[in-house]
Amino acid sequence: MAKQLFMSYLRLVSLLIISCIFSTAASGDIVNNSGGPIAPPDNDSVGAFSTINIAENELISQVHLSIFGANHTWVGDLHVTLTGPGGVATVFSRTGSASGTGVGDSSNLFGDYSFADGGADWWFEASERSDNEALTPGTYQPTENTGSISMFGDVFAGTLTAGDWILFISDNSPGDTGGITGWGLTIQSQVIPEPGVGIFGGLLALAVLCCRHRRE
Ligand SMILES: [Ca+2]
Ligand SMILES: [Ca+2]
Repeated sequence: MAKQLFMSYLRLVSLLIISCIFSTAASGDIVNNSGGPIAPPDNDSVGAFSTINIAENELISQVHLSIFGANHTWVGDLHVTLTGPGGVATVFSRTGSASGTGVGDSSNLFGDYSFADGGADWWFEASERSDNEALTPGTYQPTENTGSISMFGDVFAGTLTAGDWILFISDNSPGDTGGITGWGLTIQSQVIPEPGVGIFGGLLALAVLCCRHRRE
């Protein structure tokens, strides 16, 4: 009898776990490309920003940032951050200036650029371009102002999507200017487990076990 009861409890725990797993169904990516233009004032750390509000509330696994229509004649002037409900991450900053405050790399931005963990080396790409060349459009690893990697995953993974996402750009040296025409986010996420579903699954499992126990 004790063994039967133990086995019943074991089955119940297993079914509870399974019901919780199935209530954490993966959803599609959240895609929002409605970010507006950003034209930071020249040589002013106050900068400029644009906001995207995400209504869906899901659990983040990865964030992919897209910048559209970038046009600037000195990438080393720029400091760019992405702030989400879960924190703030550097996108790129004073590219090519190891001190974080020097003139940095003189190459240009022209076109669309994406930033995500696992992307190409941004500083290396800048170092390969001359003063009059633009960095090649593509997907790049977010990078700190020292040239070290900035991981979007360290800031956003495991946090929630809902709320304001802010892209900030400042231009920190005089002379060269420019900005972007728009931006967007593609967020890989999962539906938050609903406790009600887990409890319902657990009650259903309990009812099944009671029926079986009566028959045995
Ligand atoms: Ca240039
Ligand atoms: Ca400038």
